Amino acid sequence: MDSSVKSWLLIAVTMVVWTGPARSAKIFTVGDSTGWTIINSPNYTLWASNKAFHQGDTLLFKYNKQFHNVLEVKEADFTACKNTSAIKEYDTGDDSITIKSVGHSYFICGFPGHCQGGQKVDILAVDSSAAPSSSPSDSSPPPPNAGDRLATGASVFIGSLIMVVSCGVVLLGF
Ligand SMILES: *[C@@H]1O[C@H](CO)[C@@H](O)[C@H](O)[C@H]1NC(C)=O
Ligand SMILES: [Cu+2]
Repeated sequence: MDSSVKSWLLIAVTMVVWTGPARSAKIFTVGDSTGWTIINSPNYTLWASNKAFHQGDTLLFKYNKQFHNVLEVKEADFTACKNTSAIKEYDTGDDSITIKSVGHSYFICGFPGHCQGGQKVDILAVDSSAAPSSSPSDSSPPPPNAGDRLATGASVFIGSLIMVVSCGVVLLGF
C-alpha cells in the first residue's frame, strides 16, 4: 500500500478514536446488594443521591414478592405514600424498569406501612445523549463527571498514540 494512503488511513482511525466511546446505558440495582426492602433497608434517598441516572438506564428492583412490590406513582402520591393510584405496578420480585423520561420518576412499595417506613425512591434522570448533559442553550455546561473525564483522557491518549505512530509511518516512509 502507498505510504500516503497508509497515513491517511491511520489519521482516519485516529479521528474515530478521538471522538471517544458513546455513553452506554447503565443498570442500577436499587439498594445494591440489600435490594428493595424495609428491614435493615438502606436510605434510598441517600442511595439515589450519589448516582447519575440517565434516560435509558435501567433500574433493577429485587425483593421478596410476598412482602413487597413496586409502584410507580405521581409526586403527590410519593410524598403522601398513597398506594391507590399508581401509574404502574410491578410485582415479579425482579423488576427491570427502564427510565423512559428525563426528570423525576417516583417509586414506592405498595404494602401497608412500607413507604412510610422509607421504602420509597425518587429517581432524577437527565438526558441520555450527551455526557456531560447540555442543551443547545447552555453556554456553560457542567464539568464532566470522573468517569467521563477518564474516558476522555483514555481516548485522547489512544488518539495521541495513533497520531505519533502515523507520523512515524509518514517520516519513515513505510
Ligand atoms: C436519608 O438521607 C437523606 C439525604 O441524606 C436525609 O435527608 C434523610 O433525612 C435520611 N432519612 C433517614 C430516615 O435517615
Ligand atoms: Cu415493601
